[in-house]
Amino acid sequence: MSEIKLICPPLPNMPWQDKPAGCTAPMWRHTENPIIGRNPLPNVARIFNSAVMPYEDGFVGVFRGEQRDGVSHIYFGTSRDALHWDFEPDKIPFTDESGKPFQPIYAYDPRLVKVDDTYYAMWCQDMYGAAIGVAKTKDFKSFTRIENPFLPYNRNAVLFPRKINGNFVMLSRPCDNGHTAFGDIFISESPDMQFWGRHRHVMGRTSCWWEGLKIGGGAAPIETDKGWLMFYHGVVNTCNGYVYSVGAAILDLDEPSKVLHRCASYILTPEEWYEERGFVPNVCFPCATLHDSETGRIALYYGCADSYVGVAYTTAQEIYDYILKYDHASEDDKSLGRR
Ligand code: BMA
Repeated sequence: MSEIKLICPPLPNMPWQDKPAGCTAPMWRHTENPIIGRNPLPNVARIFNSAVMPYEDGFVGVFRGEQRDGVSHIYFGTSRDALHWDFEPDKIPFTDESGKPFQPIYAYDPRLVKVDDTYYAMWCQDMYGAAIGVAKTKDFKSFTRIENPFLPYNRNAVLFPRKINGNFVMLSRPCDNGHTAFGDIFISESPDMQFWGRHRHVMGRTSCWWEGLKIGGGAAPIETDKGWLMFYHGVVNTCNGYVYSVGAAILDLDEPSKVLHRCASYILTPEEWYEERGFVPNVCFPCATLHDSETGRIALYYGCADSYVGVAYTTAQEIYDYILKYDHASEDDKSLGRR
């Protein structure tokens, strides 16, 4: 197998555990999972589906906090080691571009991505139905909400960590206003994070059972010399409800609507008690990675059973070899995705 290199800054202080002896899977769980337990804040029952990033000499994150009234909002957290987190007690107080308070009615499944010198958070919120909200910050002290990028209904927006051919690029998953029994990943471009176009289809559900119902973007794609490494979620409908697993694919560096490789097998699926048991059982929902160019180490942050946050590890080489071993990218996946 050919060698793969991550194109990103070094991150020697990221969390890491070596692959346990005898593990045959391409990804292995942090032994102290879940890293965030129930009732982490006075008014928050559960934190899950959340995104983290390196910042200064530690880490920051935007967290889906489901309040005790059942409404989700985005909370800000900091950590020295990316495993033990301190949260602000109140949801992030967003302002609009004129400085006035501008709070979504609800907000969930945040991702956090740095492009140039600005950090962008994106999430799902109400805009006359499920839609994508976006805010930007440079200091994590003030968060400015900017225009919603897409019409409803849409979820699972994930920005790429750099402009491609001069434009911002965002994945999303058009959907309905409920528990959406369908869904493919699409991609859109913008010169300014305000006006979006050049929409393309990236990839859809497949005949593989674990992603046969719908798929959606997960963590921000990681740049490698072989293409963008994308972790996403795939869903199967069973007689006892939806099961969410993690999948992986490699997208073309310059035309990321083209899928170069796509793994027919999931790389993480609910197996542990904190993934199988919770508010919504059987959910592994990836939202972020930390990764280190020097070692190729990757730590995936994922929501567990809509109740907890878990971490799982792999390396760029391990996951790339696994994707190639079970590659089943179709001609449709490999196409530009424009009809
Ligand atoms: C999806 C999203 C996720 C959630 C999942 C399982 O539709 O709403 O936030 O983790 O369902 O409940």
